[in-house]
Amino acid sequence: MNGRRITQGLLLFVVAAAAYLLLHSGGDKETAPTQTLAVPADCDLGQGPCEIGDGGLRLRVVLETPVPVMRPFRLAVQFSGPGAAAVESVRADFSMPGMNMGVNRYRLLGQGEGVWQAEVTLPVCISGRSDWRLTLDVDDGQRIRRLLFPFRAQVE
Ligand SMILES: [Cu+2]
Repeated sequence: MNGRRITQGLLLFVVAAAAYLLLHSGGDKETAPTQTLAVPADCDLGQGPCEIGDGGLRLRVVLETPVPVMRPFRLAVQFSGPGAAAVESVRADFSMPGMNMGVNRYRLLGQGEGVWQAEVTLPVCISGRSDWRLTLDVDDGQRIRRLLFPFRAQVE
């Protein structure tokens, strides 16, 4: 009777320990909360650079204009402000609303001085559309700032 109670207590402890480990391990980076930042309506990467800031971190996003298709071009992000040095990773995902354009994901590389960049090649759209959307995820280890930029690429 007593031995059984001890076994039950031990089992309870093991379950609790496993639950604790499950909650507190597994990489904090995976669970960094995503916060979508508002991008000004007049921001159009197809026309020129966009500048956005949320106090701690400012960024300036630049694409080649007009944005080419079927040819590599540079995506550059310049960070400034107190949070610039804390940026750990920057990812870009190009998509077309409501249409599968394949996987167009890029990991930007830090160039120093707060500059991150990637070489991007967009596929041509078989429907003749040019309305792309860039989703930019900026991870500083504490949270992921997500920014959505609708823009037009060059037609043809
Ligand atoms: Cu398309």
